[in-house]
Amino acid sequence: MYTKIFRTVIIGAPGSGKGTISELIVKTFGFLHISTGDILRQNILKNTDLGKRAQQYIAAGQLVPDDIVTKTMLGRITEVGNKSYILDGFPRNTAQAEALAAREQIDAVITLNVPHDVIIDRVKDRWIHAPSGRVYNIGFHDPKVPGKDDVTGEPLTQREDDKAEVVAKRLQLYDELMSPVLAWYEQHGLVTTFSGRKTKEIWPRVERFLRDKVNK
Ligand code: G5P
Ligand code: MG
Repeated sequence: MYTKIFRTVIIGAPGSGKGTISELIVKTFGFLHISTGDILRQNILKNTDLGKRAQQYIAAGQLVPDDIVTKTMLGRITEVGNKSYILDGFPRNTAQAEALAAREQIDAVITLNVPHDVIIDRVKDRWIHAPSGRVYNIGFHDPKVPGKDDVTGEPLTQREDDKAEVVAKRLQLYDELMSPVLAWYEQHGLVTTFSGRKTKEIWPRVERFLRDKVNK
C-alpha cells in the first residue's frame, strides 16, 4: 500500500484502546499489529512453555519477566521482516525500551491518554476472542451474536486481569513504569499524544497523523 516502512509503537494505559486503535490502523494502513498481550494470551491458551510461565504474572496484573517478553517480541519482529508494524504492549519499561532501541529504529510513538474513570468503566464490559485477539465491548462494539465471535462463532471470554482489583493494579504499574519510557521517547522527539474519552474522537486524529507521516 505504502512504499516506506513505518515502525510505530502505541502506548497507553490498560483499556485505553490500544488494541482497538491498532485494528483500525491495520484496516486503514495495512500495518501489522504486534500485540504482546495477544501473543501471551494465545500461548496461555495453547499451554506452551511461554504460556505456562506468563499466566501467573498476567492474572496478578504484574509484568511478565523482561527476558521472556523481550526475546519473544524481538523474535516476532524478526519474523515480520521489512513490513510496517504497530507494536502494542511493548516496550513496557525502560529495559524493554533499551532492548528495542538497540534493534529497531522507531518512526513514531502514539500515546493514548484516556482518563482512568473511563477505563475502569469500559473494561467491565470487555469480551474477547482469545485465539485471535479480537476485542468487543457491550454497548460500544457488540458482537453480532451475543457471546460469540463474529468471524468464527466461537464463544467469547472475559480476561482474568479485567477484574476490578487487578485493573487498579495494572493502572498503577502503568503510571510507574511508563513515565520514564515516555520521557525517553519524548527526548527523542518521537511522541504524539492523543487525548479523549472515546475512540470515536481519538481515531480521526490518529488517522490524520499517520496519513501525513506515511505520505511524507
Ligand atoms: P495487554 O494485553 O497489553 P494492557 O493492559 O496494556 O494489556 P489492554 O487491557 O489490552 O491493555 P487496550 O488494548 O489499550 O487495553 O484497550 P482495548 O482492548 O482496545 O479497549 C478496551 C475496551 O474498551 C475494549 O472492550 C474496547 O472494545 C472498548 N473500547 C474502546 N474504545 C471505546 C470507546 O470509545 N467507548 C467504549 N464504551 N468502549 C471502548 O497486557 C496484559 C498483560 O500481559 C502482560 C502483563 O501481565 C499485562 O498486564 N504483558 C507484559 N508483561 C511484560 N512486558 C510486556 N511488554 C507485556 N505486555 C503484556
Ligand atoms: Mg490490548
